[in-house]
Amino acid sequence: MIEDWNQFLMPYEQAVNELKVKLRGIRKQFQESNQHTSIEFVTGRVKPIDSILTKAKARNIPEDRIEIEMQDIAGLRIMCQFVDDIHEVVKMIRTRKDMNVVQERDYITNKKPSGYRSYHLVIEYPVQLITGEKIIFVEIQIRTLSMNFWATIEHSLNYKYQGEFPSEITRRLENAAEAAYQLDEEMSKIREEIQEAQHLFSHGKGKDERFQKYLNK
Ligand code: 0O2
Ligand code: 0O2
Repeated sequence: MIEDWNQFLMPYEQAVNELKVKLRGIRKQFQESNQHTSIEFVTGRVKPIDSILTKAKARNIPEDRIEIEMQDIAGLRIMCQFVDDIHEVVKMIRTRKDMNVVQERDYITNKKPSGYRSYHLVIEYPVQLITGEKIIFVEIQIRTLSMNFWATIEHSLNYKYQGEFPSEITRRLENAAEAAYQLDEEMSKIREEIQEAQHLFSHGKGKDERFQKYLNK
């Protein structure tokens, strides 16, 4: 039994806070070096206690096994502009010394029946506590802005309908998932041009010769 939930969740809260800083730091480094940043923004949360208990019940996980069997108590979400950026971020995380990837689920190549797309990583992450080091699982979901838009709306509708969507909503969500996929495809195709424009605009208007050329195009 988990007697003190605050105590139990403390390492997860610490991990989420540390990882938000670290992942946002990657974005900052790209920006400072005037490179295209593969990370648009980062959010994070610790799963609320009632959600942990509901999931544990649904999966028949006894309370003393939650720590081992529930790998998304600490969750980070990384949003990217382009699908290619997702793979860059995954590569970067795989090489880090402070994160050990133990599981990868590619719901981009293999989208879920709902239409959900994202790349999921489960990492082992060491948290330094006053009692010593504790290694915990953290789930990192990496997705494009378009995938995030769809998933956010679908998640709130799911909450409203408790997973029992009227058939009209299911059909519309399928259409929306296809539209989100097409949007990513189109954006990837014009990626080169978008990047060129972003690069020029981040380099002092007027001063940059290439910016003038761009305007004269
Ligand atoms: P900025 O300059 O606002 O972008 P915190 O712990 O307070 O730092 P928290 O509570 O996790 O952050 O906030 P949340 O809601 O998870 O959002 C984290 C970051 O993501 C914030 O940026 C939000 O502005 C940004 N964000 C949330 N939704 C969107 C979105 O749809 N588009 C974009 N581009 N950004 C979004 P920062 O780091 O506070 O800085
Ligand atoms: P939260 O905190 O509400 O996001 P599971 O989906 O949990 O049965 P598994 O194998 O444990 O399956 O994990 P999976 O599918 O790799 O990742 C689960 C998380 O992915 C979910 O967390 C969602 O955040 C997200 N996800 C998976 N499928 C969908 C989907 O169809 N729609 C949306 N919107 N999100 C999805 P939770 O458990 O919902 O927690």
